[in-house]
Amino acid sequence: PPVIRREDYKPFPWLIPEIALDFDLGLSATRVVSKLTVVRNARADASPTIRLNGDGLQLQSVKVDGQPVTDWSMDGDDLMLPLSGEAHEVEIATEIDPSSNSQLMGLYASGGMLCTQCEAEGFRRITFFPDRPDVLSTYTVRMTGSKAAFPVLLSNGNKVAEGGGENGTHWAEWHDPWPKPSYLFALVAGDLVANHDSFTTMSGRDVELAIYVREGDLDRTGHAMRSLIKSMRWDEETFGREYDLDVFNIVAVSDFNMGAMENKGLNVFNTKYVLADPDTATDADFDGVEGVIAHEYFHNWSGNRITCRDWFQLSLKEGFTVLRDQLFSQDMQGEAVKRIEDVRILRSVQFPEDSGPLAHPIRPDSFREISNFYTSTIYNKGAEVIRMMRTMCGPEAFRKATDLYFERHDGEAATCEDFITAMEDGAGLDLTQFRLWYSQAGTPKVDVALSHSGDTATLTLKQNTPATPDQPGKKPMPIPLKIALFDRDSGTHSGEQLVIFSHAEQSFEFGGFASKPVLSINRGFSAPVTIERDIEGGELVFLAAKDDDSFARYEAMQDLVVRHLTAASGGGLDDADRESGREAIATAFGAILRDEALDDSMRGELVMLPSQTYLAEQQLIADPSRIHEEREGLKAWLGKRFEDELVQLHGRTSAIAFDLGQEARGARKVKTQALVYLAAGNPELASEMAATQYDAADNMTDRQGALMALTGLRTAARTDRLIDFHRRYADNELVVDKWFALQASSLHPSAIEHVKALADHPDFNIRNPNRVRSLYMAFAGNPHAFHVESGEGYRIIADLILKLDPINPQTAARFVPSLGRWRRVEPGRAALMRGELERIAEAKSLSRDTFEQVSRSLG
Ligand code: BAL
Ligand code: ZN
Repeated sequence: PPVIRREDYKPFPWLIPEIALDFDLGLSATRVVSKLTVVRNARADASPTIRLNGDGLQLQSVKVDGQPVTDWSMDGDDLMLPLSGEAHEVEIATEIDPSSNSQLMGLYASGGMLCTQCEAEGFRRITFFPDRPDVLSTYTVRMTGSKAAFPVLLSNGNKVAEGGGENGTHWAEWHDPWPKPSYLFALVAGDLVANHDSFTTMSGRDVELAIYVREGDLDRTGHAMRSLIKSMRWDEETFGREYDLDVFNIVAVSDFNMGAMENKGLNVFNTKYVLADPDTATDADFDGVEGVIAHEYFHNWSGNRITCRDWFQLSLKEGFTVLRDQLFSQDMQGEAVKRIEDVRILRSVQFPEDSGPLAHPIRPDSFREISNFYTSTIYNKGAEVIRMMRTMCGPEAFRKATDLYFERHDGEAATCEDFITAMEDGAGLDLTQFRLWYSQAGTPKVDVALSHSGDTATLTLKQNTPATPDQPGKKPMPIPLKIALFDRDSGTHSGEQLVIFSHAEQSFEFGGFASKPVLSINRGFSAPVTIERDIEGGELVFLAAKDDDSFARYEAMQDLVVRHLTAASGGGLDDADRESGREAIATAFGAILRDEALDDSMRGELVMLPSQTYLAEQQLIADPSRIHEEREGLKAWLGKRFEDELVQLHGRTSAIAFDLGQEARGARKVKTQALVYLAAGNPELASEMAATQYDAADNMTDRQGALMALTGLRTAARTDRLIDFHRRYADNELVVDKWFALQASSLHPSAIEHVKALADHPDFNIRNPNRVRSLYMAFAGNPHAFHVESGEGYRIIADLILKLDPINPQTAARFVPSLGRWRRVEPGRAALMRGELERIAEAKSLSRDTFEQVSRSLG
């Protein structure tokens, strides 16, 4: 497959101001007639032929200006049509089979309904069209189909007409007045019911809202609807963005590659991010629904009204929209915990990506398959980069700049450069050097040292960004670091400061310190960098107990544990050192358990051990078994050491009645964490407590938490409760997904055997991405099982990739990165991982998706 390069961008030679689509719908045969108005683009090079992208389409006929033509040709899957004049009407008829579309791109069948997914290049699987984001058209869509099979017919925009047809059919016509690229097209036809509500916009317009689901799911849509209404209000208040159509529809679909999709006026969602009630969804699931509903809604401005010029600019809409959804969730749930959660995702997914073979800048320079670039780098690091701009200019100037961006580029297909320029013009920032954040891959490492002399503290910083594929040398970048200098005796500081560190090495002096202060740095995680600080363990204990920035407090605790576990698993600690390291952690851990001023939700963050992936990331070459042993060893040691306190904590929090408020949620979080530590320290006691928690649970958070603890233990209660859970929720796909994931991610020594057995379970279905992820993503993220020394875990994932690739290449390729990190694993396992990648590479007819990921991983 060819490499596509950003520098080769050229505007499309033709404009398509209007498209009319006529669908004759059927599950196994849908006929599509598309009428395009085609006009020469005066701002592009002239071309005598128009290239219309296609993928797997059966072409039936082509007309130009009403006359059938035959002078077209095919270039691969694309239709090449000669056009002699300045403007034409082109009509193309195709036929497609949605029921055989297992890729879930284009128009496909899911549980008897028809739905679409077009981003990034799925529209070409529906009809021939210039399937690129800079060709913007006004869409009119007419759908005809069986009234019994498809009582609901939806598309983008507003419904303009509907009626009955012959032979039990009916039809509907929708018109979207806002020009859009093809990736935002959507169609849904099915037997669905809706939760209806309404919203009055800030200028007083009424918008009808509807969330469409299968009949039995209606009573689990309330949270999604409340989240939508909150998102609409928040975007008006926070970014001045008002909704712009008369209706906003959401449809939930069980078979979906992504989380959700922001199609104009018709968002299509994975059921996982719509359906929630306390009996079947955890608190984290509730947050996921709220966050994704917000994210897709916010795209209406950051993505739809202003879209991307080409797919290299993907972070323009995704990074910005992730930042917008993060800020929204901070406002809804509290800033401190949300920030920690976001950083945890960044560090456990994006940092490893940035230090591996698939590293790429947030604005990539080339790709073979764009689906592979819906990454944590584009999304999460993209959001961090924009957040840094906001930190440097402050929220008010940031709002001025986003207003300018929306005003300047409304209706356009824009670039990251357009966004940066709007930030400069609107917020008064000089981002000349900052642009490097868009072009350089890799996570900068910042070395931090604080010295003290007389009454002056001197902060010395050095930065270095490691080489990444195709980028051997990096330049220093501006790194905004929020810092505070604490007085050791009073435990206070005289104010937070923002230091912008932009050279390879730089010093900053601070006067007025009679004794050496304790440095709190990268407060609020103001920059997405790794900090290597020269700080004593005692200072970390101090910050873990006293820092008034909750992120920095969390960070001190994490640092304390990371240092200890990295040294221990790297073989650098004798028994005495291990003991004293654990004692230092225990001092901080005990203080956190006892701190009455802390809310439980934050307590839950502070006592959470760093993930194994994050720990592995700290070492150039990691031994997954050693990390696992040391991490579990520490957990068991803390579980024993704090057994009484943990039992007490569990008791106190179990007495708090269920509701969705912050206090009760915090209680549920630490309750299960207490079980996790006790399961390591005293498995028998934990098994009893977990079984009791499971049986008494009146909500999914408690029930799943208890089952998670039990699933890792060798106890009879494990089997009983797993059987009960499956029986109780057999009809609920999303909960059965949890049942698979809990077993695949468990600490049980036989987890790999359980995974093999589950692959043959009647409920396993390789065609359903949620089910595939619930078993295999959970397994690939379970280090002790995935990294078994024999290499069997790698073989399981490689076999899955090979089997899934012909069915659903996009989802198959998502599993490659777990094998791709072989260079960072000890040599024995590295050879086995690489061997599996080579086995995949040798397979005949790999998809473009998997081929690209495997070849980059071996590269
Ligand atoms: N645009 C793809 C799904 C999302 O990021 O919202
Ligand atoms: Zn998005």
